[in-house]
Amino acid sequence: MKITQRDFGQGATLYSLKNENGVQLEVTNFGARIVNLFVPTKKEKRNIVLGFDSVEEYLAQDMYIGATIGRVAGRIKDGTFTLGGQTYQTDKNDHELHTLHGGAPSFEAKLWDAKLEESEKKSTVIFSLKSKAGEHGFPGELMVSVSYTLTEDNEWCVDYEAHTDQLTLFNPTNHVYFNLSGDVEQAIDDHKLFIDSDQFACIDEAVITTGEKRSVTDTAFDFRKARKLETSFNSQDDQVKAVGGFDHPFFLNKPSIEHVSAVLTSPDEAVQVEVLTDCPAVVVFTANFNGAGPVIRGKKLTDHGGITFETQTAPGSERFEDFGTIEIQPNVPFRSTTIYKITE
Ligand code: G6D
Repeated sequence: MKITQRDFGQGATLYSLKNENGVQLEVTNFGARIVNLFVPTKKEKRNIVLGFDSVEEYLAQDMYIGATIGRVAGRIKDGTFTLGGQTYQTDKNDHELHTLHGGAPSFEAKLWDAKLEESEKKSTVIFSLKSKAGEHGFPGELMVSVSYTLTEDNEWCVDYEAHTDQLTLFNPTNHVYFNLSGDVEQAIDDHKLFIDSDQFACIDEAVITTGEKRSVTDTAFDFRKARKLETSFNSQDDQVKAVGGFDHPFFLNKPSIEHVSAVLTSPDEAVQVEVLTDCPAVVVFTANFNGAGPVIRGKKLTDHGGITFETQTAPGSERFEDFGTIEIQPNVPFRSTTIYKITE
């Protein structure tokens, strides 16, 4: 599978991988992002993710679209945590109160190094980055790599590896937004969603996890049987109303790259995306931009114009033990894999 490349602006490159089935993945070293994911359907070649056509556009109106997020996805309350008996303060880039997505600008705004691996049945772009000790207040020097592989089984595989020289926190994710209709002006209300999750984490008005792990039973968060998102968006559920959709961690029942933990289906049922991950949780964010969405390729992104599956450890783990841990040690490499598999 050949990898082609072209200039993407501001010193960045766009890499294009296409398999025998016509599925085409395009990624850039600017923020180690996915830019396009083209899927052939009976009617057309459909782009099922949100993305822009140049770095300049991302710089002008980014919402972390398709980006690798780090060092720590989600919010760190008050930008403070204690590690190894020492208290740290990270940059408070979220309304100057909390740390969001590792501080700003962070992994999403960097030009990552890139290495290409081509083979017959799959090809990979390996992005790597050194995060200096103390970046945005996080201890330890961190060497990070994220590999994007496209396979002949229509899988986009995301593999993380990181090494630190000092006890620190690390909780990466990818901030891809899916809209399987291919139209950013079409809300995802008629998309069907399945998530194999019995519990989700509640958030407060600042989108900070409260520590409450709530059962999905009899709530707008129960996707254990696939159903349309519309029913949840229209519900009176206090947690949905708090953010005008979803911006919540779901705790996965069976985290494994052998197990389908989530499935998103397009309204015309022409495209499905399965999510398989070894991460314990997935943050689902439904682009609740309250009318302030970006203009993408000349079209205004509607509210609920995309949905993320940000696989990770649930935000708040530095405060709540039962959320898992994001501490990483020297000489103990961090590894994590998420697979987005396209099926029809
Ligand atoms: C908002 O709260 C949400 C985040 O979860 C999301 O990542 C961001 O917008 C793009 O801050």
